[in-house]
Amino acid sequence: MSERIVRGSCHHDCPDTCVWDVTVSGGRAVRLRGNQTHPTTRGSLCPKVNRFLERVYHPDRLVTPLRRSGPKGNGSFVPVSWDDALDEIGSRLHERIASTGAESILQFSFDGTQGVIQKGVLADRFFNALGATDIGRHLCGVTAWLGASDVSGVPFGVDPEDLGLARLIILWGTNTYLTNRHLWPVLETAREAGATIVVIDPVRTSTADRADEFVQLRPGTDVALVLAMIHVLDREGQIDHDWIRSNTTGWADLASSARVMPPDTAATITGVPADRIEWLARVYATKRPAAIRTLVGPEHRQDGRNIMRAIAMLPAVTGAWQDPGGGLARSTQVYFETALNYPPPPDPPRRTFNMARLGEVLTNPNLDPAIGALFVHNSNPAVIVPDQNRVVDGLLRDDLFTVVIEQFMTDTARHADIVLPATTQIEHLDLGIAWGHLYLSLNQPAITPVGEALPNTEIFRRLAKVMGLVDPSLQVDDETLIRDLLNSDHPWLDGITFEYLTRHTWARLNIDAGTRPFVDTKPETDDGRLHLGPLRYTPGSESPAGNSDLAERFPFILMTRKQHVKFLNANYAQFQEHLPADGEPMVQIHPIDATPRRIATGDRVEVFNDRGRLTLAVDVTEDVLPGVVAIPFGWLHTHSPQGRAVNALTNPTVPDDDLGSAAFHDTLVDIALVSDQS
Ligand SMILES: Nc1nc2c(c(=O)[nH]1)N[C@H]1C(S)=C(S)[C@@H](COP(=O)(O)OP(=O)(O)OC[C@H]3O[C@@H](n4cnc5c(=O)[nH]c(N)nc54)[C@H](O)[C@@H]3O)O[C@H]1N2
Ligand SMILES: Nc1nc2c(c(=O)[nH]1)N[C@H]1C(S)=C(S)[C@@H](COP(=O)(O)OP(=O)(O)OC[C@H]3O[C@@H](n4cnc5c(=O)[nH]c(N)nc54)[C@H](O)[C@@H]3O)O[C@H]1N2
Ligand code: SF4
Ligand SMILES: [Mo]
Repeated sequence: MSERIVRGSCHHDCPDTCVWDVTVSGGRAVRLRGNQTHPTTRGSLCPKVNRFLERVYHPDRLVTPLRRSGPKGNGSFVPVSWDDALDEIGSRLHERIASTGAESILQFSFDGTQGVIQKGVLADRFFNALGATDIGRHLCGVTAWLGASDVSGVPFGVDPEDLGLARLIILWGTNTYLTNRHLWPVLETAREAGATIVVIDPVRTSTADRADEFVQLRPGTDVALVLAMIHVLDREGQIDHDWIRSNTTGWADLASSARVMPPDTAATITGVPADRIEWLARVYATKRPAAIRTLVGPEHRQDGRNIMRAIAMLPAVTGAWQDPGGGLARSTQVYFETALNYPPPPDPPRRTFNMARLGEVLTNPNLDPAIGALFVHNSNPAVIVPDQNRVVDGLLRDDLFTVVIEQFMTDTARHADIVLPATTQIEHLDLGIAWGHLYLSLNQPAITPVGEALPNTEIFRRLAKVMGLVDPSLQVDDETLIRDLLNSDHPWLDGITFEYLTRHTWARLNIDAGTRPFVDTKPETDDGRLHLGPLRYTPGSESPAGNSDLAERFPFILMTRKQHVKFLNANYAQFQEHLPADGEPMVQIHPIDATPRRIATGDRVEVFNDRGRLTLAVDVTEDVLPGVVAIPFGWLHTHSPQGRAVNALTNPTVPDDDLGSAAFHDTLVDIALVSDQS
């Protein structure tokens, strides 16, 4: 049978946006490989996606619409036709709109796919037209964006590919080797040319193991570390005052803040010895080009914006931005948001709640109007949102009508009234952006949809008809949606047309290698300068330093990072082949804490606080600091006897202005032995 190769790009919420070649034979995808010539993919995908075709053709794929046939959440469903499913959704939504208004419908979506059109262009149009309540998509990257923009306006940064030019690379709260693996070869190139790689993280990660230097700090204390670094630089005359005078505002206030944070004070806060802080400051100022790389690790806490702002101040203080490859390398998504012709936000804006507050929003009868219908696409809120017990309480409400568009029966879909089957990336068209590099990509469908699955876009076109919405913009086809996005006069997109992408699959935004943000172009702040200013370390209100009473009851700080090579958020833990060797989630605890409690590796413990409890196996390890425990993110409800995952414990607190992430890692817990191994 003749084979053909169809090119596409990975949709996962991963900075790497790899380009892949799908081999199709007789209408079936038979092979999936990383594209050899794409500059960052370089011929390999990752352990998460190497078996993606098994996901596509998995016997558990949802292949028809389903209607609930048992009590909420118990997982009983019967197949129904698309017409019946859409009619039922139509009549239930019409009912809601007539009785309590369109704002009683909540759209909940996130980054299940990063393909621009399947992610939401048409879905957003649909919910805008209804006037439904929107969810603020703040659990990933927004806080980092806000913190960096406090310093630099629009938070552009170093092109990650330019990190090859750097001679000092600080991986600040990012687990590159695991979470951003296609950047690793770039860092190795730099290292071969003499670069030093430093990791700053509360946990000894697989990246820390491969770095030249590891600075292990107490969680959430980064601002104290930054202040002490600036203290040392100021004291030793390493500040570039000419650069500061011409390019920044607020140095005097920042210097005053740093003066009261000498290294020995910072050492008591961060747990990093004073001489280590002095070394870090000196190497940062002198080993150039000096780059800091970060993604979202430090943002997931109450002071996250301030931490990200502090980190973004460092290159403004030393003038590291002046060297190609020097400065701050963060998410590149802002480049695509700037260049592409995204539809404008709805006017007037829709009622919006921060997604971290989903549990509270679903269980609050006093909202005006309260939420009576929930529509989920591209997300698994029952697993990924903090304060999971409240989220599940909401999902279990009998008077909540829930629709979920999914590929699999997730912990969220299990609570739905209607489940609609969605296509996977090799079954639909999309435009791929990236947040770890500067290449756009066109994802071509390689096969026809499995079963009766439909692309999100097609589902929303059909829903618009069912809801009687006649605006033609709700019926635009997928190719036109992509053409419209590319139809921008931004110079970064010059020459990048739909036709070009059809032929070449990917294109780099027109940004020269080695471009120096905020040097070759001015910062987009009101005065064209980088903003320094007063800076203070503030412990989270759920941390030992921020609430000693609570810390007496719950003495451990809980971290819930990404940890497994074959997990991608909540996507793969349902497959046995993707589980780590231990086969179950384990809580990591330091020997200093484990020994007096007679806890040993393999024992079962209960990890608990006022929000929830989980029974888990223990891993006694020096990878975490004393006083810190860590449970990997990504496991599902089925992986604990309580039928809950780690977000049953985590802190849903969001900033007062509702902007930014939940304080996931500002979570206090206690641990009690349930049974020892024997
Ligand atoms: N405790 C803790 N919680 C966390 C984090 C953490 O580190 N610790 N990380 C946070 C972060 S950074 C993020 S980004 C979020 C991730 O939160 P989510 O974006 O919700 O998670 P994913 O598991 O990536 O994707 C959700 C679902 O999208 C579905 N999907 C994929 N493609 C399509 C499609 O084309 N159509 C439809 N309809 N569905 C599709 C997948 O089947 C999957 O079930 O979790 C956050 N939560
Ligand atoms: N294998 C795999 N890869 C993934 C994902 C996955 O689930 N699995 N998810 C993808 C997604 S959605 C995202 S957003 C990215 C995230 O990519 P990263 O940001 O690299 O990953 P995280 O695990 O969220 O956090 C990184 C590190 O921050 C540390 N950290 C936590 N608090 C602090 C702090 O206060 N200070 C400092 N300095 N460090 C701190 C954690 O210990 C962790 O090691 O990864 C993507 N890639
Ligand atoms: S998950 Fe990330 S590393 Fe893996 S194939 Fe997709 S983009 Fe590449
Ligand atoms: Mo994320």
